[in-house]
Amino acid sequence: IATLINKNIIVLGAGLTGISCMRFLKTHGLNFAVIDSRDNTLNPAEFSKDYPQCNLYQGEWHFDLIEKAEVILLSPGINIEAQGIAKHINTNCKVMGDVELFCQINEKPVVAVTGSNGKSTVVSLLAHVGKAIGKNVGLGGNIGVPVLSQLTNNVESFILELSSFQLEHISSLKAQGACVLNVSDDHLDRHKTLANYAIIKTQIYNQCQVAVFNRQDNLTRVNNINEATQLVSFGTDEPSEGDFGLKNEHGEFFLMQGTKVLVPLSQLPLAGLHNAVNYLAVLALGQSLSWPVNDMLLHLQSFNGLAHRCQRVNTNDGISWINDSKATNVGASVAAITGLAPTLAGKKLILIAGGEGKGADFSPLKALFAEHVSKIYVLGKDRAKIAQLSEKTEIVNTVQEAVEHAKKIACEGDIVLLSPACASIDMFRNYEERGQTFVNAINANIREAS
Ligand code: UMA
Ligand code: ADP
Repeated sequence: IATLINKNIIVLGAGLTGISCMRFLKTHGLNFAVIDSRDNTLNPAEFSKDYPQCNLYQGEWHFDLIEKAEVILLSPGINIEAQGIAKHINTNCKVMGDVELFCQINEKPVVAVTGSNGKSTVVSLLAHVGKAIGKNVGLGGNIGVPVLSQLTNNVESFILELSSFQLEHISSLKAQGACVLNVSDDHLDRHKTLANYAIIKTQIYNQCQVAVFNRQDNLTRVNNINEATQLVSFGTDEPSEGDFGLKNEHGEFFLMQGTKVLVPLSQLPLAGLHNAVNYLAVLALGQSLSWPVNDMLLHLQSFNGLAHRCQRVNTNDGISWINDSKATNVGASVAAITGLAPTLAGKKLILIAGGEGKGADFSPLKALFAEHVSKIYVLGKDRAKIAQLSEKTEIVNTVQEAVEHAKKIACEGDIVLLSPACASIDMFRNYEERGQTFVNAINANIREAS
């Protein structure tokens, strides 16, 4: 923390990240100012009670104060270019995120995971497996637990989920195992091009010991690797020695490491080939921490997945209602449709999609709509963009309306999938609220029908 002592420090953003920075600074006896452009993010009275020596500014960015800062601790959600902040930052000022600060201080081994999709599933499963084999692991980052709040925990290693926003301002990460799961359109409103977004994500490999990449997704590949770094890949094809992959024997898939059969996919609870890939990434990352693969295999079964990710809603109407509200980009919805298609066996797949598209290109959905989907109800800000992909689309105003329509045309055995391919913020507080709205609408409809 030498870089922070006797410096004019500004914490930019007063959300989860900002609060963890404030607590960290207080613990180290350092004073600071907090700026948040929204009104009432923090309660001023409580702030002055908790941080009597510090100042809180809300409602605008206060560029005059930003100009005087020597260190800015920046929250990931703040786009300093788009908000007009960047030009007010002094060239001598150090701008860093909470993760960079964490990396400068932390001495424990770190496994770091990024990717457009599957991050939370992979880090949660890895933490689950680690705990099950008796390791004391700390889980944090984009998954919702700021990394600085984990520092005090007496753990032996950290598992971090990192977003492209967090990786933008990192130079001190030296992961034991680092992984980019996949790269597809997301956050292009901020990162502009897919190439630029991929470059930011692959920074995760800088100075790592073991780089775990997806050999079927070139954008996850490791550039500028140093010689000490070991490369391990995963994919849905058969792996080379030391790598992870799948073998398909008469339609049954097996997880493989090199030529060694690990476990049949049918014995594992998370469905779809995208989850097979997640299992493989977990094994490769656990191995980077020297966790024995055979031990990890024993505990893949007991992880039942996270809510709002291709999660089945319990009903008794014979229809498979699936809540994939966490599909906040096109890649996730492509994975859901592709993963469910083989299970249709002549039944219908009805999709509910739409929301804030974040500048993404929806065209990868077009062929899937044509081939696998019977009907698509579209809603939200970018509904017109999705509607033009297929004649099977119908515009609705709410999730409730979509569920009512779907219920009318769905028969026993059909699947109704909420997989929006968009962020939720145009209509909901977050993806959880959107998913819960879907579940509530299903329950209300089934009650009415019975
Ligand atoms: N703020 C402004 N003006 C703005 C934008 C933000 O004043 O234009 C303020 C907000 O009022 C807020 C504060 O900045 O009080 C911080 O906002 P933030 O968006 O950085 O949010 P945090 O609460 O600090 O949460 C962040 C991550 N959020 C984002 O990256 C957008 C959380 O990831 C993460 O869990 C948390 O840090 C802990 O590390 C969420 C997310 O949506 C889940 N991530 C994106 C994703 O997964 O796609 C990247
Ligand atoms: P993230 O934390 O990266 O957003 P999640 O594990 O929360 O990832 O899953 C987000 C969405 O991506 C869900 O809709 C889920 O079904 C889908 N998904 C999960 N793993 C993958 C994968 N490996 N490839 C593509 N989509 C995936």
